Parts: sequence; structure tokens; C-alpha cells
Amino acid sequence: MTENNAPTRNQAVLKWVDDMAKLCKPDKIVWCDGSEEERARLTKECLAAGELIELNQQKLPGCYLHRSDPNDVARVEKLTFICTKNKEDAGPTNNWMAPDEAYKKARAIFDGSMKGRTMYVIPFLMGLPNSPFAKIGFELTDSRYVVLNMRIMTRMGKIALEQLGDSPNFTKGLHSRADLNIERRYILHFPEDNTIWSVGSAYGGNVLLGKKCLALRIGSWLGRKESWLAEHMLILGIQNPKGEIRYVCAAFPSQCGKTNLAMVVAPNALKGYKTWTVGDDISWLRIGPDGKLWAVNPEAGFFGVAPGTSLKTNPAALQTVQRSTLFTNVALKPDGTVWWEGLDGDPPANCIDWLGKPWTPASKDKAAHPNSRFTAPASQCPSISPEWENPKGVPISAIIFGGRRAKVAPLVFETFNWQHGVYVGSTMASETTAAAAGQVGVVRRDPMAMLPFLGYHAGEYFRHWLDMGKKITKPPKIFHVNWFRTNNQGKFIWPGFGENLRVILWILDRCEGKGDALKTPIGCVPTPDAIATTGLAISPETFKELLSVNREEWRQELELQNEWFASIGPRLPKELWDEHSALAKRLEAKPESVVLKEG
Ligand code: OXD
Ligand code: MN
Repeated sequence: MTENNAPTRNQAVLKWVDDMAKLCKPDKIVWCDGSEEERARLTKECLAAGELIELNQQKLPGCYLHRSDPNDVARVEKLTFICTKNKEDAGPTNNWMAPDEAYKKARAIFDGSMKGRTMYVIPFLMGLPNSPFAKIGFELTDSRYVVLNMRIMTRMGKIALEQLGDSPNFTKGLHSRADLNIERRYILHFPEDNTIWSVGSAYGGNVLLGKKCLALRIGSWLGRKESWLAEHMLILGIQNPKGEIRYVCAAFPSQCGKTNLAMVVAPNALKGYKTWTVGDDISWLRIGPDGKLWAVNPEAGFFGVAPGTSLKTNPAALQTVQRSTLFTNVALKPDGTVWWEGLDGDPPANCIDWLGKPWTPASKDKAAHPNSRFTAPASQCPSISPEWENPKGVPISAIIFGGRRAKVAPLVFETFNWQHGVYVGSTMASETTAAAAGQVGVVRRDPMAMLPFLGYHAGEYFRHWLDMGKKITKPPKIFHVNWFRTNNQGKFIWPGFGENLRVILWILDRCEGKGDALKTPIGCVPTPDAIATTGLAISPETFKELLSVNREEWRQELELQNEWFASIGPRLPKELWDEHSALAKRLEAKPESVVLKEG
């Protein structure tokens, strides 16, 4: 048994660690405590082993660069499985493997995979200590890089052990790099066993098991069981000139600017407004005693996409990553600082690219990988909310679903009620991005931005959302936004970034029974003057185009939604088909032009 040097007497933990050690056969087992001493020791070992490169410590104190294996740079959805006893329970949107087969396949790869290596035991907490939202997980890993990342992304060590006490109630995560062979790579979730096995990868989204695996896939399963929601949503606080703060949650597919919106800065034209970051990727939502929906960010750090992050797009993120940050697959400049495409200023005259090769602006490949990342403590963010560690969470006024659509979806619309909002979330669509391996630019349905992160059947997930709606006595309003609408030349017509706040202010007005809106078949859009446009170089015609709802495009959209709903099968709630038919009817009805003053 591993008991001797273990900082816990929890028998369930000790037995499981022992069993996993027998399988993986590490030379040594180290229990992580999350201390500064541990960070310094592991960093030193990583530097000696070439797993980290020290960056310029004057300019970027506590910052290091990691280069991953070139075949291991993104989440691999085709190797990600939900392993439920019944295939039907994983649903049509997930890869499924029978638990026995999955354990057997992975066991063969884990067997002896840690020989000559150390197994690190990471106890971690997702959420805040003493919070009804908190969940405890363990990750056993043979990667120091994983330990260092988990230290930033979660609350790890003693704090998690204390919270767990003697309880056998924890998520069992096992990870080994094994031989980093894509043919022997699996990301396996066993929701019925509260277990995650990830093998053959070292990329964050596949191996930082607290994040997508626990907080979303296993989290969504637990959420259904325990009546809460685990969602792929940022949490943002908006303070008005009177000092009142309202919070919104927003779901966008990967690489559609969630981190940027979570740290958005009010443009000069919106004097007196201030924004507060609570979370940039994941929300756990529960019904509070007041009947409202309350959200917590279960993470402690940001695992953000570097390319495109600049003073223009996200000054707060740039400030956040100036210290104690791990960079993965970005370019290295001669002065020991980092660079990526989209960073302010000219590209460096020369640097070392993410593969470790010399690069100049004449090189045809990118210097930083399009999915290169920074891992940084959330506490370093200049806009971090004073409430971000409140164990109760923050009350949510609005839920925003955001697709990435060149046409069809207007800049913003308000749904008619919770059920209609769930329908809009369930039919969200977007183009694929570089966060996941595979083709980029293909339109796919991404319900609630959860397609790659659902821990169970999509139809039942929608049912769970509908059921939650019946229990929330003071539900947030649900909206849909699309920052990505283009004109006929294919150019974006909305400036995005800080200006998105103008749209959010209209959303908040609507939540308070203010803000003018026009009822259309798809929902309520702002009247042309309901969104502040002072200081925006947008013509009234363009603004009209941004808010327009084209009935013919929506009829075609309905056809596509038909196929999508049909693909979910009989577990798709009837209410969503009803919403689909109701929209079809509204599209056929005579155009209305009712201006609604009331929210
Ligand atoms: C992420 C993702 O890394 O959504 O957050 O892929
Ligand atoms: Mn994400």
C-alpha cells in the first residue's frame, strides 16, 4: 500500500492509488501538496529534462515555455469516449465504448506505462472550499507538466484532501503520457464509475482532467443527477455608473472569443461602466434559495488560446500572462520573451517557432501553433471580480448563447421564454476551429457550445435544461448573439471585442424591463436605436443588416435544424419539436412590426 508517505488516511483513495500504481508500475509515487516548494522543485526538474524552457525572468518572471509533441496539440474528439453500460445513454453525439472493452483496451496501454517514471498524485478541488458547488477529484499522472498546469487551473493539494475527509465520493482520474502514440491514445469517461482515464496524450484539453473531463463531461452527468447545470460558459459582471453589478453567463464554441468577452473592457463611449471577470470557460449553475440561478467558476486559472490575443483584443489577458504563466507551443523571441500571430506590433525579425525551428516573417508556416496556449492564475487578471471566489457564486441575470454564423443569425435576439431559449441553445451552430484536431471552417451544430463536452445523451441533456426551467422560479432571460455576421464580400460587419458590451447592455436593459425591441418570428431584436452606437463607425444601413431577420434564410435554417433534431432520435424532448413547428408557423405568418417597450 501507498499509505506510508500518503497525506491522507482515506481508505478509498489509498486503495485506488495502490491499484493504479500496480497497473502503471511507476518507480516512485509522489503526493502533491500544491506548495510553492513543490512548484519550484518540479520546474527545476522540467528545465533539466528539457520539458520547460526558461523565459526571460526579468521581463516575464515565473514564466516558462513548453513545446508539446507535434502530433499532440489539440483535443482529439474522435479518441474521446463516453463509456456507459448502455450505448443509448451516451447518445448520438458522443463516441461510445462499452466500459469493459474501454478498460481492457486502456489497461493494456497503462500496463507498465510509468516504469522508470514517477506517478504524481494530485488531489484537487473544482469550485471553492466549503461550497455546495465544489467537487473533488484526483489525477494520477506521470507528467510534471500536468502537475504544474493543474496547480494553476485547480485548487490542489491539502485543501482538496481536507474537503474530502473520509468520503469515498471523488472523481478518479488516471493519466499517462505512455508513448504519446496517437494510435494508442484514448480519453475515456466512465460517468457511472465517476472515473476518467486518459492515455497517450499530454495536451491540456486531454490531460488536465479537472477541466473538460471533470468539470464538463462528468460534471454534466452529475449535474443531471443532482439538479444543477455544468456548462461551457464564461461568467461576466457588468457594473453600471450607479455601481450596480449584474452578471451574465455566455456559451460560445471553442475559439470564438470566450476569454476575450470574459475580460472585455468598456469602450470610451460607455463612460462609467466597468466589467468584472468571474470565469472564462466553465460555469456551474445552481438554483439559489432566492429562486435565481447562481454561477460559480470551478477553475482557478485560464487555459487560454494565445494567437489573436493582443492589446486591442484582450489587454487584461496580456497583463495576466506577464508572470507565473506557462506558455505552450508559442514562438520564442531572441530576448527570451514570447510571440504569437496577432500579438501587437510587427512580427519579430527572427524567432524560434513552436516546433523549435528558426522562423522569420518570410517563413510559410506559423510561428506559434494556432492552438497554442497560456496557463495563468485567474487571480492575476486585472479585471478579476471580487466575487470570483464567493462559494455561493454570483446571481445570473441573462444567459447568452453565441453561434458563429456568417449569415442567418442577427447580432442579437431575445428568446420568448425559457423553453424557447432552450430550443435556441439546442440549435446553436458554428464553424469548427483549431481547438480540436480536424478540419477547420465546417459548420456544425454545437448545442449550448457543449457538443464535445456532453457526458450523456444530448436529448436528455435538453430535457434536463427544460426540467431546470420548471424549477427556477426567477429564471434568467435567454438571448442569442452572433458577433460574426459578414457582408456579401465576406467581411465581418460588427467590430466585436469591447463593442460587444453595447449589445450586453441592451440585454441587461431587457432583463430589467427596459430597452426597445421589435418582435420578429425568431425572437425580439433591438430597435435600430436601442443599442448605443455613439463613437461606432457603423452606417445605419449596416446596423439594419446586422439586426435583420431574413425569412427565407430562416426557412432553410429550419430544414437543417430538422436534420439535426432527427439525428438526436426519440429522446429529443417533444417541446423542442413544438418550438421548431411554432417557428415555422411564425415564419409563414404576416410580418409583424410590434415595438416592445417592456422586457
Ligand atoms: C478550451 C476548448 O480549451 O474549448 O477551452 O477547447
Ligand atoms: Mn472551452
